[in-house]
Amino acid sequence: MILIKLGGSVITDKSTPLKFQPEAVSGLARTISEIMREADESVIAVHGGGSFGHHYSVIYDMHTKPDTYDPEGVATVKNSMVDLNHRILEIFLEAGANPYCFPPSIFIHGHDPVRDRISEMAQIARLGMCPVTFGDAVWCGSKTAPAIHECPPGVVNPNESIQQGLSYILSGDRIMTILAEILRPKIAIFATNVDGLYTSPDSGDLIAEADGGTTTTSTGSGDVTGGMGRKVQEAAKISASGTDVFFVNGNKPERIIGAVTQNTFKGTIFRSRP
Ligand code: IP8
Repeated sequence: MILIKLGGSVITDKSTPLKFQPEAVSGLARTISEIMREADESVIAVHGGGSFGHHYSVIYDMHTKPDTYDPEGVATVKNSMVDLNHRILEIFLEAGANPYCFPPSIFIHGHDPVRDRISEMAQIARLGMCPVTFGDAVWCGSKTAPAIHECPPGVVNPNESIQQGLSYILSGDRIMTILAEILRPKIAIFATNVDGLYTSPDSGDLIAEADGGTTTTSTGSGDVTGGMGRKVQEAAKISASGTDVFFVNGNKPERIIGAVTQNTFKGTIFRSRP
C-alpha cells in the first residue's frame, strides 16, 4: 500500500483564497490511477487545506490546540474542506481512481484513532478504491465553564456553569502519521510544490536524505498547522515506525511514480528506521 499526501500548495493556489488547481489535481489523480492499475498497488490519499481550510482557520483564529473556537468558525472551516474534498473526488472519479470519501471524523475520535475504521480503509483500498481523507476541524468534546448569571459585572457565580464545545485543527500531515503507524504502508509520499528539502533557501541544493534532525528553511507558509516544519516532524515519526518517506514535487507526477518504483527518484527521502 502507498500512502500519499496531496499538499495544499499543489491542489490550491495558496496566494489566493479559495483558488482550486484542477489541472494539478488531475495530474495527481491520473498518477494514482496508474499506480493502482499498472503497479497493482493500493493507495490511500490524504489532502491538505491549502487556500480553503487554512484561509478560514486564520480568519477565525483556529489552531491545532484544542480550544473553545467560535462555532461559526468550526462550521465554516469544515464546509470549506468538504467543498475542496468534493472537487478532488470528482476529478479522481474522472481519472479512474475510484475515490472513497473518508472524512477524519469517521476514524478519529477526539485525538484517538479508531482502529477498526482505519483497517476498513485498508480493506477498501485493497478492493480497487482509493480512500480519500483530509485535514479538518475536529470536535473533541466539551468543557464546563463558569457562567456569569445574575451577578454584578465581573463576579462569577460559582453555582452556575455552561458547556462549551472543544475542537482543533487536525492536519493532514498528522493524519499521515496516524495511518502509517497503524497500516504500515510500503512507502509514504508527501507531494508538495517544491522538489524536496533544500540545504538553504537560495542554494537550490536538494537534500537527498534527511532525518528528524534536518532543519527546514521554509518560512511563512501561512498554514495554521505548521507548513514544512510539521511535515519534517511527521516524516521522522513515520520513518521511525518502519516506513520510507519521500518528499516529491507534486506538480511533476512522474516523480511520484519514481518514488513508487524507486528507479529514478528525485526528491528527499527519510529512510525507515524500524
Ligand atoms: O493542510 C489542515 O490540513 P493540512 C486543514 O494538511 C485545515 O495541514 C482545516 C486547515
